[in-house]
Amino acid sequence: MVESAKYSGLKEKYERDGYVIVPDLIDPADWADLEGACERAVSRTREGAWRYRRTVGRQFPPYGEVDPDSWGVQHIMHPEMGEKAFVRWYTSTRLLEVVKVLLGCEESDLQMELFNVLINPVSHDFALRWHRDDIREDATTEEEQKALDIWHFGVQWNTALYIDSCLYVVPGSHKIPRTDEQRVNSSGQVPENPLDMPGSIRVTLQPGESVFYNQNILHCATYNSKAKRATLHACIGDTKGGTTRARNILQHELDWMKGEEFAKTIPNEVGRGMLKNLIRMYDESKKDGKDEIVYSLKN
Ligand SMILES: O=C(O)CCC(=O)C(=O)O
Ligand SMILES: [Fe+2]
Repeated sequence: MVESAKYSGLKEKYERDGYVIVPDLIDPADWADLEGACERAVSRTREGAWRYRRTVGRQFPPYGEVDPDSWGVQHIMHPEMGEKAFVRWYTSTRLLEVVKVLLGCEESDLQMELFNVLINPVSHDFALRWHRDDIREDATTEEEQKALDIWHFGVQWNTALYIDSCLYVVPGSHKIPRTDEQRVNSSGQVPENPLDMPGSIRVTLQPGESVFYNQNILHCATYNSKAKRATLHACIGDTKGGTTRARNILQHELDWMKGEEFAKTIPNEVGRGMLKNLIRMYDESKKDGKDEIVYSLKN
C-alpha cells in the first residue's frame, strides 16, 4: 500500500511498546472548528447541561451523577451535541490512514466505536488508578496472560489540543503479566506518585500529537485542575474481531448510535460503513437476549 509507506515501522513500534506517538492528525483547516466544538461541549458539561460525562470520583463506567465536576465529556458525536466537527474528524482520511496501518485492516473493516473528550476537573485534582481497560486487577497471572494473548482488534488514542502530560504507561506491559511489585502498585489504590510503578513513563503530548495505545497496556493518569486539558479520546475496531470488543464498547450505552438522527450526521461513505459495522456487532452481541450491560472494571 502506498499510503502506509509514510508510516513504515509504526505498527511494529506500536506492537513492541504497546503505544506510539503520531503528530499532525488534525488538518490545520479543521483545528479551529474542533477547538470551538470542544469549548462548547466542555462548557455545556460543566454547566450541568450534558448528562453523558465522566464524573469526578468515579474511575470507570457507570460514571453516575454524584459529583458535579467532570473529567470527560462522553458521546461527543451524539446528534444532540450538534457539533459536526467531531464526526468529521473521526471519519477523516488523515486519521483513518493511521488507524488502518495500526489495525492492519482495510477501510471496509473499520468499526465505529467511542469518541469522547477528556478534560481537566475544576474543583480539585483527580487521578485514575493503574489499570488495564479490560482486565481486572485481581486477575491471576494466568488469567492476565490469557487475556493479554487475545488479539484485540481495536485501537484507542488520545489527541491533545493543548499540552497534555496526564497519561502514564508501562511500555511493553500489554504483552506480559505484572511482576509482583507491579501488582502491589496496581491493586486498586490511587497512586501517590505514578512513577513509583516499576517500568513506568509519563507521556507528554504537544498540541496536535496523538498517542495510540493498546487498551490493555498498564496505564494510569493524573488530572491537574489548573492545567487546561481538552484531549480527544477515541477508539475504532476491526470487524474481524467479531463480538470480542462488545463488552468493552457497549458498557458505554450506545443506543443513540443506532438512531436515524445520528446516521444523518455522518458526512461520508467510509463513516456510514463504519457505523453499519458497529450496528452489526451490537445486534450480534444482543442476539441471545443478553441485554444487560456488563462492565469491564469495578469502580
Ligand atoms: O486520561 C487518560 O488519558 C486515560 C483515561 C483512561 O485510561 C481510561 O479512561 O480508561
Ligand atoms: Fe484506561
